Amino acid sequence: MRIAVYPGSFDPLTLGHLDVVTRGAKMFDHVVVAVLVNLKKTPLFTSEERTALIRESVKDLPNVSVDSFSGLLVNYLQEKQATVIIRGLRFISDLETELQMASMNRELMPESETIFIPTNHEFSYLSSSLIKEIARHRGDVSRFVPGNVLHALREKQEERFG
Ligand code: COD
Repeated sequence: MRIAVYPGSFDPLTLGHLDVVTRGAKMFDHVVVAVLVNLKKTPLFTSEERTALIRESVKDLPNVSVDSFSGLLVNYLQEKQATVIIRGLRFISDLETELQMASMNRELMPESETIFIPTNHEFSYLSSSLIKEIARHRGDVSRFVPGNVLHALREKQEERFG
């Protein structure tokens, strides 16, 4: 069974991420979307919230599951008996850091392989940080995120700024 892991911060999930996982799910027997629990950064959504939002968004993809991880990605791959890492690529600037990470992960786990899925051009300019910034200023992000994420962003907005 070919298991691939799609790791990320997903703070929050955008339609760009969703497109990558949907296309990845057609290439592998099983895809695990793995949410990083980053203790150093303070995300807008907790890892539990991000995991729940993604789970709801991928519920129609039968070979996709959602989990969270902390520590090294390669250790998580080994735990899941996966060797493939899925990453999305948007701009040439993504490539620099992505190649560095792919090389380091292969150094740490030689049997691992990173597969890059190029962004769908209609989502190429989407990033979680831009979405958060627009939402913070009460801009319309409904075209960029799944419905449940939109709802959750509005709730956070109310919680934080009233
Ligand atoms: N279209 C296509 N792809 C997209 C889009 C879009 N619009 N937006 C984002 N993506 C892609 C990104 O390029 C990325 O591949 C993926 O979706 C997830 O993006 P993010 O921003 O949510 O996640 P990142 O980049 O913050 O994730 C970083 C990791 C969690 C993978 C990394 O920090 C990690 O592996 N941490 C664990 C510790 C570790 O092992 N470190 C050593 C790594 S060498």
